[in-house]
Amino acid sequence: MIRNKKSFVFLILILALALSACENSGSSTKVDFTITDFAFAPNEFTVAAGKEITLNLTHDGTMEHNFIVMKYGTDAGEMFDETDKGNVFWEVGLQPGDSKTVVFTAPEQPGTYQILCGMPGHMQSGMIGKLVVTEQPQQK
Ligand SMILES: [Cu+2]
Repeated sequence: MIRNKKSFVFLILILALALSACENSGSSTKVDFTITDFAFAPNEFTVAAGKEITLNLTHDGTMEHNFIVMKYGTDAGEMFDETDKGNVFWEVGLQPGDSKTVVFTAPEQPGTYQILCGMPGHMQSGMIGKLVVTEQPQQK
């Protein structure tokens, strides 16, 4: 009796896992990015809140760069420095020739987020942009 109950619960768990796995693999938003000295292309992109984002990053420059998303309501001001590091929501670094695909989860709070490269002087040279987070579409 107890054994049956256990295997039933186990079965339900497996089913739930299988279902959520399907959902995730089908709903990741893909964004292609090219990073050069000194620009992000595109420098503005829109995703839905809380969505899994697959970033295909192509490094097409000669210098080390990084891709930083600032926390909601913050920006780096005139330049990105030590005091801004606590306001980083997400970041990934890229060496020249180091193109990669990375996954991150979009912020839950809809709004506009600053993106930038945190290497000294790069933001001022044009490596700055916007991530626009929209509300999740209503579930039917
Ligand atoms: Cu840079």
